[in-house]
Amino acid sequence: QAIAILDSGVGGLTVAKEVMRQLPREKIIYFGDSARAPYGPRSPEEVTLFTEQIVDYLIQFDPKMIVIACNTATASALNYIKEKVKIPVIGVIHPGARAAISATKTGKIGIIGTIGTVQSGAYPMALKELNPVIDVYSEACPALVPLVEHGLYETPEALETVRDSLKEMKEHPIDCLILGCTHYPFLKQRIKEVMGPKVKLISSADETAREISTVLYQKGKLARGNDLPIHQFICSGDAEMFRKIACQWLGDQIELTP
Ligand code: DGN
Repeated sequence: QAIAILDSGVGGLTVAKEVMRQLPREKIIYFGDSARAPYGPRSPEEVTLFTEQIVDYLIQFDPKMIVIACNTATASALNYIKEKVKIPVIGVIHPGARAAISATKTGKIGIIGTIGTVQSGAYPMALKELNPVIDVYSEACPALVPLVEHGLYETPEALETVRDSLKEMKEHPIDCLILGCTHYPFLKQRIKEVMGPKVKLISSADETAREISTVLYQKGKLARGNDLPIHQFICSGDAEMFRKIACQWLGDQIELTP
C-alpha cells in the first residue's frame, strides 16, 4: 500500500522528497492538480470540492494514508476529508506550526502563503494553540506559485518577484518565517537572500514526513522489506512541465501515470 500525497501542482513534491529521504521504503502515489492550479485565489468551497475529487480518485488505489501536501487545501478541506475517509489523513499546517514553535527564540513568527491560506487564519490559530503568547505576522504572496508551476524558480525574475512579495514581511521583527505554501521551498535560496541570515526559514516538509512516520508506526503500517518502491506520479495538467520540474527537484527520473 502506498502513501497518497496531493497538491494543486508541483508544490507537494517538496513533501514527497522529504518522505523519500526519511522513509525510503514507502511507496508514494502523488497527484498534482496542475490543470487547476493555483488554488490560492479560489474560494474555500471550491478548494474543498477539488480536494474531495482528488481524494475520491486516489482512494481507488487503496492507499494506507492521505497527505494533503497543500496548505490552501489543508486550511479549507482537512477536517472535511478526515471525516469522510476511513484511513488516516494529515495536512501540512500543524506540522509547519510545530516546527516554527520549536525554532523561534523570540516568539515572533512570520508566515507567507497563498491568499486562501492567509485569509483562513489557520496558521495563527495553529501557532497560538501551541503557544498563546507568540506574535504572528502573515502575508499572502500570490505571485510566487505561478513562478514555480512554470519552472521559473531559478531565473533572475524569480529573485525580483520574491523581493517584491516580501517587502512588507521584511519590516517585521521576526526570527522565523514559515514557508506556508508547499511551492515555496523551490524558492528557498531566493527567499533566504531577501530575508537575510537572521531569519530562519521553516518548511513543513520535514515535520510532515515525521508525522507520517509516527502515524504509520502507530498503525503498524510502516513498509517492510528491502525492495525500493517505484513511485507513481499523476498530473492533471502539462505533463512535460510536471516531469521536468519533478525530475529536477527529486534528482531522479520519474514515471508519470497517464
Ligand atoms: N502548494 C499549495 C499550498 O501549499 O498552499 C498552493 C499552491 C496554489 O495552488 N496556489
